[in-house]
Amino acid sequence: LSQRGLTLWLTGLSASGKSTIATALEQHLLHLKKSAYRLDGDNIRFGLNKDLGFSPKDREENIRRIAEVSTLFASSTTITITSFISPYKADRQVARDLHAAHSPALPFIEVFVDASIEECEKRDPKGLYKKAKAGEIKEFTGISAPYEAPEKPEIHIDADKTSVEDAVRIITEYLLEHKYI
Ligand code: GGZ
Repeated sequence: LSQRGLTLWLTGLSASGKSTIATALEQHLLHLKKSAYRLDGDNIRFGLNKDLGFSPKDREENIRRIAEVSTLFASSTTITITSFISPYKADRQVARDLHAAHSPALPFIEVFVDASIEECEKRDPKGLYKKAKAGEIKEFTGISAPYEAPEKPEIHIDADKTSVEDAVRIITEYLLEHKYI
């Protein structure tokens, strides 16, 4: 297999569209006969990381483990797509550094799925924002816990105005331009 592995690290608020974009992107890459694999809450937070909650320390450990796993997948020449809020800059930097420290270095492409808090609250598909505002969920990102937006993500998606199809196209074009696929 000549394909190089890499990690597409999606970051953004709950309900920003990370998982939807990640799923559509994975499908698109598989159609292009690329090896692609998605890591998200459904296959990580209920298994490997089921001991972790949402305190800053637990989120740090969540992201650290996901970064270790994504490095393993990427080193197996798979296009690895992670979709976690990953709200802390320092934790995303840990993930980036881990990819850089791999021999050979593995590309780490930070994708900021930038949806406004207003739009996320309006969507609120699971009613979590409502619960957070009512104080029923503590330390909820964007309401009672911070989200530190990336300053220089490799890819910035204006998620309030960009369709899922366009987001997939933007990311795929980035991969083509940089000769990753
Ligand atoms: C943020 C929470 C919280 C709190 C539960 N804060 O929209 P969802 O439901 O499906 O995605 C959110 C998911 C966030 O998990 P991550 O592993 O991505 O978070 S982090 O990267 O910060 O570790 C949300 C649900 O879990 N959820 N409680 N307090 N999101």
